Amino acid sequence: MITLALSKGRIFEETMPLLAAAGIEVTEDPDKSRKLILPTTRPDVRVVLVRASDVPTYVQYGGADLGVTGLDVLLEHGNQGLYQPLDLKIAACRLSVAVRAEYDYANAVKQGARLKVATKYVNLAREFFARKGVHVDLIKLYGSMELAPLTGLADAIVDLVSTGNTLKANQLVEVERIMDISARLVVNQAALKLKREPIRRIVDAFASAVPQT
Ligand code: PRT
Ligand code: MG
Repeated sequence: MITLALSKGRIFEETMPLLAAAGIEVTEDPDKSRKLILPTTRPDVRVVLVRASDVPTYVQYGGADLGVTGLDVLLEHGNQGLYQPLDLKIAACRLSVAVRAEYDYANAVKQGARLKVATKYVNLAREFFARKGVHVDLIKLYGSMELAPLTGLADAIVDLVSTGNTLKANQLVEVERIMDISARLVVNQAALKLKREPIRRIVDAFASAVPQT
C-alpha cells in the first residue's frame, strides 16, 4: 500500500491533476465525506487527509509514504528524514513582510528599532530578520495574522501573499518579499527504499505533469 498525505483545500485540489497524470483518481470527495482515509482507483494507493502543517510530520515518521506540502510549511518544520524530489509548482505564493500603510517600515529598520512581528512562521521570520540584522520580538499566531498590526499587537507580520487582496482589504502593504513559495512533493526515506518501484512511478508521473514555466 502507498499512502499519500494531503491537506484539504488548495493542496488537495491542485494535486488532483498530478495524480490523474499518474493514473490515480480519488474516488470520494473530501468536502462531502467525513472520512480521513480516501480510497483511489488504484487499490494499492490511498490518500490521508491531514492538517497542512502536519504533512511533513506524517511523512517524516512514516504515517504516509509521500505528501504534498508548501515550502513554507516544510522550511518552518525542518526537512529531516524527508526526501524532496520535486517542486510541483502548485499553490504558488510568496512569504512577505507587511505593515499598516501608515507605518514607516524602512525608517524603523534604518533607525534600528526593535520590531514586534506577528507570524505563524517564527523560525523563518527569525532567520530572515537575523540575516538583515534587525532586532525583532516574535509573536506566534495560529491564524489571521493580518489582524495583528491593526490592533496594535504587532508592527509587522510575516505571512503568505498570493493575490494581495487580503492585505489590501485590511489596509496593509507588502514591504519585503522573503521568498517565493510553491508546493513540494516529499517522500519518506525508508519508504523510498522499501517501495522503490511504485513510488518511482508516481514521482515520474508527477514530474512529467508539473506545469512548465
Ligand atoms: O487554512 P488552514 O489553517 O486549515 O491551514 P493552512 O492555511 O496551513 O492551509 P491552506 O490550505 O490554507 O494552505 C496550504 C498551503 O497553500 C500553504 O502552506 C501555502 O504553501 C499555500 N498557499 C498558496 C497559501 C496561499 N497561497 C495563500 N494565499 N496559503 C495561504 N494563503 C493565505 C494567506 O495566509 C493569507 O491569509 O491567503 C491569504 C492571502 O491571500 P491573497 O490572495 O489575498 O493574497
Ligand atoms: Mg489557510
